[in-house]
Amino acid sequence: MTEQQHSTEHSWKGSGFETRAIHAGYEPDPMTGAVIPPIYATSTYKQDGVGGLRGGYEYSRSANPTRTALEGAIAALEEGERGFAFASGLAAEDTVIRSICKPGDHAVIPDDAYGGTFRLFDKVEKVWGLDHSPAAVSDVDAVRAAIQPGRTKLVWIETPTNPLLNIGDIEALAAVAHEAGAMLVVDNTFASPYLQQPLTLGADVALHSTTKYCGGHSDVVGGAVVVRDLELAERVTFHQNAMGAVPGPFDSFLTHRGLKTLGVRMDRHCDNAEKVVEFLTGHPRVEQVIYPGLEEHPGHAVAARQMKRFGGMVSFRVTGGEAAALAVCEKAEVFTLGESLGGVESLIEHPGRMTHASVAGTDLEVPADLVRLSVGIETADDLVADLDRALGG
Ligand code: P1T
Repeated sequence: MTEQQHSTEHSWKGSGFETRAIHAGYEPDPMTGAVIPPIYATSTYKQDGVGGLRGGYEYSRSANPTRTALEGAIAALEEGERGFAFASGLAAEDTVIRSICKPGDHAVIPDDAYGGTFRLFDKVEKVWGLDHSPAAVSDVDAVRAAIQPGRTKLVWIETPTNPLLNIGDIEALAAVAHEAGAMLVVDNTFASPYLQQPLTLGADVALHSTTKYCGGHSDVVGGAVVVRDLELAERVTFHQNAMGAVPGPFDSFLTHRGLKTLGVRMDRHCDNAEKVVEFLTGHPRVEQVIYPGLEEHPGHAVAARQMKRFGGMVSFRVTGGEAAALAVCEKAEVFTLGESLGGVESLIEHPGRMTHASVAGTDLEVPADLVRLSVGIETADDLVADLDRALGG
């Protein structure tokens, strides 16, 4: 199937974010007028004669109309040319890494990243033949120094990073990657496309665990990739089909439904995070509050330039070490103790023992007294009261 066959009639380019979130990727169904994309629970499609595909659909690993709608919507939100949906964030990562690199190549990866991303590079891609070096995404010179001229084909960053909320300068890092003939992939999961559009700043790929803010309701696992270059789009199209890590129609539907309210949810996540940060700052049991919106955050100026607001993720270090950090996680009640982030409900976790257990003993190890909050969209006063109680206030 071709790109044309799956494109929608109306171009929403130039429309506002919320308009694109609600309309891009799908036109009301010509037969029924259905305003919302149906869940096309079908694996195959009747052909009108051999090769006579209707709308380009042949087999649902290659394409499915419910997924096409989601892919169009996420591409429009990231201001890219083509979007691709996957069964998980890690499936998106694996597919994009192998679309860009081949065995013998080298990648620069963050020295602070989601533990599963590091594990993928370190335990899977490395065995396949892709070598990697970690570097601090907040230090452009360190990233440049980690590049191996001629071998490095991929610079991978998160910004803000998970869980330390470090900030990478996307524009500067894109220039550094391109000078070396490498591509820049930005894992945009923490910011979401509402707060930051890496492709408009020079990145080659914007990637999401859509499990998080894009889906937004903690009811579906998924991933997405958006690119602006059509040659790269062809490579990703090939690998998406060849590797087959695609979401089913119901997961695509849920993720697409989540995207429609991304803007309003993100504003409330940010409002609530700011209130939580204000409460935690100066609290006698809190050693350090980490939030890019704070002026003392070393990445504040870059974040202010490239992000609309500073997001819903807040990390803090607790006075009293690991035991105290674990106690706060276990005492919280409105903040649910659990992995993941970006849902409407607030979550609390201990990265060292939970999401980042896979980086223990490596360069990416996180402090034992660190607590990570995914600030949800509940009533802010209840969130603050819960943390007050959990901290023993
Ligand atoms: O879980 P999955 O949808 O496969 O996405 C992986 C992933 C990729 N990138 C970032 C920045 C992530 O945070 C994640 C998943 N993170 C968690 C589950 C977590 O609690 O941090």
